[in-house]
Amino acid sequence: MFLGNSEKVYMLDKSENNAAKFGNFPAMGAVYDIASRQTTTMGVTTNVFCASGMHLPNGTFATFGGNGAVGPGGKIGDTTPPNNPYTATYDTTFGDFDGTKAIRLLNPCTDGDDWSSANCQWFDNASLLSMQDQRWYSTAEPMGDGSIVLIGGFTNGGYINRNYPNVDPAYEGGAATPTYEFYPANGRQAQVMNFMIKTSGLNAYAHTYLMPSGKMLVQANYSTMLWDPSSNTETDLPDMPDQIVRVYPASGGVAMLPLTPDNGYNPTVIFCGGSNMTDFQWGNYSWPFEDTWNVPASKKCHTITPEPTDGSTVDYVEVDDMPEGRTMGQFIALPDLTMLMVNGGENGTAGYADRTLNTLTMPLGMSLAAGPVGKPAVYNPRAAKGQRWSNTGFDTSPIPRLYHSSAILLPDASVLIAGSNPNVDVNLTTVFPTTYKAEVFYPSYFSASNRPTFTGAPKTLTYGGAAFDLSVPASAYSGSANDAAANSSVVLIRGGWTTHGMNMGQRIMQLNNTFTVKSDGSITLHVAQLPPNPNLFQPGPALLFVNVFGIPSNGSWVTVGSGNIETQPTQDATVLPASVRVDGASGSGTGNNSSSSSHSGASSTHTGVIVGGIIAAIAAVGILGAVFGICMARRRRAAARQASSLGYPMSSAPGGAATRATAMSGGGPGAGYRGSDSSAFVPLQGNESATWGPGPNMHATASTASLSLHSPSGGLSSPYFDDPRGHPSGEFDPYHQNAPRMSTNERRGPF
Ligand SMILES: [Cu+2]
Repeated sequence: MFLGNSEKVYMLDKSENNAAKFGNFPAMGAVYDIASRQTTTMGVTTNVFCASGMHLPNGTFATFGGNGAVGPGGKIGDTTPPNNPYTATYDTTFGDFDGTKAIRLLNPCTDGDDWSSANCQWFDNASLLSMQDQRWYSTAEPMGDGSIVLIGGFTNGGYINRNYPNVDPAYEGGAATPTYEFYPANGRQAQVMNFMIKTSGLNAYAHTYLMPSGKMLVQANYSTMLWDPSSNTETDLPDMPDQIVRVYPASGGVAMLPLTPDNGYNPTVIFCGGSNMTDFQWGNYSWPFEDTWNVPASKKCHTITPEPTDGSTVDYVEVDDMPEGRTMGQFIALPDLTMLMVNGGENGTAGYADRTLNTLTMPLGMSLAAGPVGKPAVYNPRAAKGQRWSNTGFDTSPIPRLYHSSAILLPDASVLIAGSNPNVDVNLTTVFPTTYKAEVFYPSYFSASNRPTFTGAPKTLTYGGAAFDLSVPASAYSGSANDAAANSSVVLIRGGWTTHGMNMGQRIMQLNNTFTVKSDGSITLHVAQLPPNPNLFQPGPALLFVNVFGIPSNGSWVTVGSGNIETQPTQDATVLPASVRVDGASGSGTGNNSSSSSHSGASSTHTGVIVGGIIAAIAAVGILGAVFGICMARRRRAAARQASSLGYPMSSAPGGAATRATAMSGGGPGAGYRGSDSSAFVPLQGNESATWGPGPNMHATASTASLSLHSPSGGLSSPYFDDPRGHPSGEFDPYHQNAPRMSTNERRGPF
């Protein structure tokens, strides 16, 4: 999943027996309209299962690699190349092509665009655009110039990326891809990354974070390094304490903590949960050598600051334990500068299998995890040690979010949660089934009766340069204007690309600001551009929020950087004017400015609540969830009944406590949360085969605050153009106006 613009979330799923169709085949892609809560299927040609993805500087999103062609039951597709019966190029039942080398591009459109145009659809044509190597479970990380590095992966899948015994740690007889490559390649060939060999087996979906120097923190297995992409040199950093594994399938929650003026914009990365099974227990491509569902996941957290500015030695620091152990927990950066942890299970690992070394009949279907953790928690990096985690007041979702779950921040600062299918194909009857249901989590700041607003958001931000002003009206807060101004902050967030409980490319940065208070209570925030180093926050789209007293506004869509893949222009760091106070000025907002949670530590009382199921039906998406013993038909009927009354617009998501209390009384399996049925609906009911067009789901009158990708004058429309070479180039730009364009819906013969 990813947030394509201020209106749309895009979702991708594997090729499986989804009921929702695109054309004649099970849907693999969908777009979710945030305001209307409707999903519509989209065409994707290649199997995108377990791909990686990333934004580009102009707001285009790219996904990389995936599974080979498969058919029903996860079996390889029925069309195999001449000399290799072990892989497939196409399957005639599911209609999916081999995705292992795919590069798919999407130009996110808004309601004002022509959705019948190919420019609003996935470009997915391996004869014009593909990677050099096969990558399933690869990592994508943006560079400071906006290009993307793709690291590692499987060629053909498996539980972990090795045979046992591990006699060929580099290539595993052809099953592992120990290389990295760039997109666009610009002539650069794929190269072996030695770290992939060192971490062989547990090196898929490696954790990567570009550092201020342009080097990259890379973490896999229990090893860590700083990698210099310009020279392919590696500098060892300390091993993960206790040899806890945080990459797939241990799947710890990992994120860069907020970059702030207070920490000098020096990145610290946090690793939480995961598993410290032994080398033997991890097993091989086929299955674990342990009954993983009995093995508690780690509850420990460690941070590392890879490039300390004070000359200190780099090492992991153990910080507060999570409230419970988690595998597949996921960090979402929130605009109030806290880190939300959602999803996952208390025992086991990611992945699915039909057996383990010792157990031939799996007790939980194919799931290798158990004990879904339905209760979110929040990590506040600014709180005192020992008081950083809090889950007080959070309700518990009834929907297990295990393997193949995901979450992403929405523009209104709520969090969309979706996915979970630890099964080889659609399975609606097993313990942890495929479920096409999403939820929105409303963090505790939604309990504030007054959320701030602001005007003046720029469309683009630069690295250094002149300050810009944002206007906060007096109605945005109550109480002293001087206090409100002094407690305001401006935050930039990119949610990244989410899959498998991770958010590749997720970053959060607080911009420096000063302020001028006016006598009418309005406040002008003087805001600095980003620091003049694109490695801190790579170019591309992001959301800009204003916090007042810790309560965030809605986010405004902005583009950071030039919009082009190039060495980003930088200017001197912004110099801000001095703040100006006016005694006696005050806000005119009603009610309180604070959430019922102070986010200050253990004593806080979060009242955020999982509210509502959302999407229900599109199979695309990795959405899913499992609900014990609930009849799907009943769910759908209930959903249909509710469909007409749902739909709070983005700008007025449920806020006040009264609303919350009402919502929470909706029943469902257990007190304290809103029954999913009460707000679930089936958006695709009746139009599952809808293709794009100005149909009833589209809202031609909706406003668009998004980046104009089509502006001929904006310089953002065609940065990646290169002459198509008639063979995979890795540089072809399908959105260039002169590029020969092939519909993604076109089904062509095996490539
Ligand atoms: Cu997967």
